[in-house]
Amino acid sequence: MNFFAKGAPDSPVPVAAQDAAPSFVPASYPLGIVPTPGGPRPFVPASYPLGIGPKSKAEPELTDGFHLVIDALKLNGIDTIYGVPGIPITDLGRYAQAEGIRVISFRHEQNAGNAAAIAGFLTKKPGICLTVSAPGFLNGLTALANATTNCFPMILISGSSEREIVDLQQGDYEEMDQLAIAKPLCKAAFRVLHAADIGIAVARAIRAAVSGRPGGVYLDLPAKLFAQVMDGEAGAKSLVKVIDAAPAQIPAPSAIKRALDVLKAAKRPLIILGKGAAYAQADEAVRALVEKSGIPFLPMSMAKGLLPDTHPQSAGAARSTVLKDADVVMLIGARLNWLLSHGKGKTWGDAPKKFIQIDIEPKEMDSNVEIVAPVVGDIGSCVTALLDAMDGKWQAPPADWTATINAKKEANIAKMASKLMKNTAPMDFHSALGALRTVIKERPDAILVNEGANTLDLARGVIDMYQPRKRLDVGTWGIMGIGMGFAVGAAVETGKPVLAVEGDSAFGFSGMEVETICRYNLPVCIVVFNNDGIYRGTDIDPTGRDPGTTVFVKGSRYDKMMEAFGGIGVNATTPDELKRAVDAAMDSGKPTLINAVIDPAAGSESGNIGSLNPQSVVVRKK
Ligand SMILES: Cc1ncc(C[n+]2csc(CCOP(=O)(O)OP(=O)(O)O)c2C)c(N)n1
Ligand SMILES: [Mg+2]
Repeated sequence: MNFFAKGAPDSPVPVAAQDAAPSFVPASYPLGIVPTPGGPRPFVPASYPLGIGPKSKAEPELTDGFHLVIDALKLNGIDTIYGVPGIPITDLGRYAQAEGIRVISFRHEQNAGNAAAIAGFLTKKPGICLTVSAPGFLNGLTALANATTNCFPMILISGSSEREIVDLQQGDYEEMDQLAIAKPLCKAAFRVLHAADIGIAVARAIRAAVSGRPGGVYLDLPAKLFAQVMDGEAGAKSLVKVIDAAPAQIPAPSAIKRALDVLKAAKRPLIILGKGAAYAQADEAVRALVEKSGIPFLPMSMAKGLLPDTHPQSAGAARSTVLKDADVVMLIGARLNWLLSHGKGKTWGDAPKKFIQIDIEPKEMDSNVEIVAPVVGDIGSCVTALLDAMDGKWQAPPADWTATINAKKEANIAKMASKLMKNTAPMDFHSALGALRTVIKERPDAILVNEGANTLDLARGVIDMYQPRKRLDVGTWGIMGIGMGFAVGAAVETGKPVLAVEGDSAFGFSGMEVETICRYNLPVCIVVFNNDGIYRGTDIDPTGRDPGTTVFVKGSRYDKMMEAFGGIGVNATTPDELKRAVDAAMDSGKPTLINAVIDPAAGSESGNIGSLNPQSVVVRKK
């Protein structure tokens, strides 16, 4: 079958109507584009359906928009696309697959987008998400915006409808001015109208996504672009291989000196590692800086494992103490946003604080509080420069500071230990997480995906991480729905086993992708913390008419969903059962979903962030 043939199964437009379509090629043809009146023409013999195979010397080599997009991505080392097929990008996916790119098809674009975003975080190459026009584009847009907020490099490539009709608002198939809508939600947005511009557009998109502070980029490709034909040689010449896509940004020596002067004078110093530090893949330099300085460190959620949580300098188990009492705080790739209470207020105590901040984005400085020593540059260059400028023998922080932290840590760890040991049914969060904590201890190279409220906040505290970039979660927005997209992206990009620890509500946002996980036979083990609802399973409708707003069907069996697609489903009611089932899944690598039965009364409202809920002062007591 020739996919260029008119009336392909995907197309709702009758062949005759396609033939009658107006010519779209402008009067002057830039760079070797040849007009193709009446739409796409097959340019390869019917016996070579995917445009590959020997070409006759006599025929001029031609290429088109489809193949230029693929060639431009391949030239820049892009080997995987995450997406959902449909008009006008179905054939793009097929051809990309035929040309050796791995194309992972999802059930919903948001999940494909999340997979692309996490691929970007894990590899420092932009993850690619491919969507259809309007509704598909919008479905992918949440992931693009979330990637931008979290500084993950990704490119959302979306097909779009005909410009002439969209701009005159004449009601085209899936009409939408996608470029305008994407622009405020990402780092950069581009549209390509000529096949000869595809090379430069892909290059711009890649550079925009990964350089400076990484983020999401939108690339709008109108349907007609794909079938535009141009001379093969001119097409090849139009491609651009991006050189040094994310150039090092070296900090000023004066900024390094200023930062070290502040750090040296500290009595109670603290280092906070953010996911920017994890992204940088400067693991050895970060570790060397922390260890040479002797300063206690606190990892943000996705920076856990950059140094092991069991490291003697980890202050993770004494978080509230160190935030309150530190006098100098050095932020490495961490922002002073809501997750750090904006660097002020009760969390940070009354003692005056000085902040040193290392970040690639100059605008980050002084965003919430004064930064006395801004160090602007990429994390690797900044951390290396700090290390180089530290004296041969750096004075360790005062012993009374580290002793206070250690005492607090030990007390908190001991308090938690007994909660983790219980082996009762139904489980509570701690007893179930105790089992999973052991799994990750025994398999430190597994990737942990985590979302939910209690399921998230408690897992973050309980499950120690040992290696960088192994904990992937809801990030800056606390967004539900990243679970299955992140799990698929992580499994595809790393080949490592993935353990997805999911609240039952959180799982529901992307749960249909269990079919995708089975289809691609990915080593993903999902544990659904089933407490019958959002936060708890105990809410009621005061009128008695409907279920409470936060509860789900009681006693649901999420494990059956996995069985429906040939994966393994397990219902686990005790920590021992849970541990055995996860171990079996990790050993076999088979797609598995474990329904972990959790006491519906165990959770608290909004997990650890209940205080962010506004309170009504006029609520009527009946
Ligand atoms: C996209 C999105 N929609 C809604 C929310 C609000 N929200 C926060 S946590 C949560 C679900 C919590 O329930 P569950 O995942 O079951 O976790 P549990 O606390 O029960 O363990 C919801 C809906 C959100 N964060 N993101
Ligand atoms: Mg729940």
